Amino acid sequence: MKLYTVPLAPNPMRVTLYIAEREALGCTVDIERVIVNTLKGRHREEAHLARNPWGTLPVLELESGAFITESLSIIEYLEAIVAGPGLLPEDPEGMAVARNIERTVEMRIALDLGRYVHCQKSPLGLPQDPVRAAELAERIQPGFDWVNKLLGDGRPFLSGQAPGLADCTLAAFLQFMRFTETDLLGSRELLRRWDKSYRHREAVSDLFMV
Ligand SMILES: N[C@@H](CCC(=O)N[C@@H](CS)C(=O)NCC(=O)O)C(=O)O
Repeated sequence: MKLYTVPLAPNPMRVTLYIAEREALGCTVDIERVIVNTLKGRHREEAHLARNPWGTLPVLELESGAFITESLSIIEYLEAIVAGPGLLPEDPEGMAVARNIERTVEMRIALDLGRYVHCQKSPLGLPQDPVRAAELAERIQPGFDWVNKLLGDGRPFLSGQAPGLADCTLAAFLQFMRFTETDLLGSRELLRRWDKSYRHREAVSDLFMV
């Protein structure tokens, strides 16, 4: 398997975090990584468009020659095929709840946070748009409130007692937010504590800028 990726971009990062979490659990994730340099526009070149017509990263190339072009689908594929302990609970209810938390984080926070970063200070050099950035920042606030409340029962990770898919998604996008040198977390202490403790864990700390 080959993973086409780029360091620090949020969707590739959530897959990178997922792999690091599985490895920390003792699993062997046998993947060759190939960097596609988005700063040089390599993701818009024919070679990458042949893998993914949307030109985005990450992309997982399977031994069969198939390409998986959505980060969550890549994670779910690895969850299914890599032997050993996974990040999703095995019981149907636990699995549904964990997936629900991850989907909520993506739909209510990550999508707009990614757009916010590009309006505020795009690593890809997209034009700044302070008005839209302010609108997006506002739209994300209920999502952050929701996560802060979720952590109110003392759980160390977003879906419970162990790292899960939602932690990978949120941590990857909060790192992306830090490119802008702005902080949208406000006075949500539980969210701040989770953010700090998640990224300072040995399993993943080397993958973060700070
Ligand atoms: N829904 C896709 C989104 C992928 C995506 O937007 N990737 C970004 C990097 S985080 C990208 O490749 N952006 C370059 C572009 O759109 O030109 C996923 O979850 O993998």
